[in-house]
Amino acid sequence: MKFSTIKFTQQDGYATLTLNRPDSLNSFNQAMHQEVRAAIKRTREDESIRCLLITGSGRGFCAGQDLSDREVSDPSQAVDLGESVEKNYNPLIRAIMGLEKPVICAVNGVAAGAGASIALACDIVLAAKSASFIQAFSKIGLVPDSGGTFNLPRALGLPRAKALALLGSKISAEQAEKWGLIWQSVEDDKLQEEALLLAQHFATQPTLGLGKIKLLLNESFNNPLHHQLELEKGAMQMLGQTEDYQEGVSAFMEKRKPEFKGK
Ligand code: T3D
Repeated sequence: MKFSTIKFTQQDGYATLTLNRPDSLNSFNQAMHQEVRAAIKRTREDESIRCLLITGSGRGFCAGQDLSDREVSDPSQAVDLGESVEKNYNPLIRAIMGLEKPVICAVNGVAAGAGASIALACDIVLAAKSASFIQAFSKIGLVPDSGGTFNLPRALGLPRAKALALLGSKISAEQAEKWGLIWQSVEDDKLQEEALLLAQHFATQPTLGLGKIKLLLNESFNNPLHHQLELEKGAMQMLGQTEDYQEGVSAFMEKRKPEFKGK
């Protein structure tokens, strides 16, 4: 598939997906939804890709839904937003959170609406110090979608999640880091470098194990302890039979650096 709204590259064991509609702060139109879905599918299916890095081009990360695609002057032409969420945003969040490979998000500028939710669905979020996060939904009469009502309170607790979602206030990358919403805020000119270092690191790690770590942690808030213990047992049973586990233990015993294959 040839991409026109994103850039997708793969090298050295990781893939980079760059949202690329900078004139509208990389907001999502229908073509971008299809292309992002296709890129994540490729990431999932290609064993040589062991980590996905998502970022944006230009001064923004992503401003959520492209509002110029929404007909509001004639209600008879209005898009069914429930259908849009079901067909586009929900599958996207499931694809990111369910991908059994680490997903890094390098938030290069403002992340608003579904753009903020998409960033927060990733596993490790780095943001440039000049970047910001806005729960823009309340300003146009909507609710945080794309997992916003799920991930926000889990990261921040209810009081901060409610205030941000109800007020639609902007928070800086540094504030987001202080509150535990993201992993780190970094100097603007270091963002891509730091994100690449992480991607290169994950590209050499035991991918199957990392994939299970993220799934188990993502699920942990929904399950009672006994269920989570069962999931851990199942993952350990599976991972104990992998080449990477054998390699990790052998390398430890032989006092050498492990060479993981992601198998
Ligand atoms: O509809 C469904 O399918 C349901 C699902 C919805 C999910 C959602 O994401 S709902 C939330 C949609 N997003 C927003 O409400 C955010 C709208 N954007 C903004 O509030 C502001 O642009 C920002 C706070 C993000 C950034 O502000 P600022 O001052 O830095 O930039 P700007 O001047 O507002 O935007 C720059 C350009 O990008 C501008 O175009 P222009 O005037 O230069 O030609 C602006 O119109 C365009 N732009 C920004 N966001 C969007 C957009 N164009 C279309 N859709 C956008 N979301």
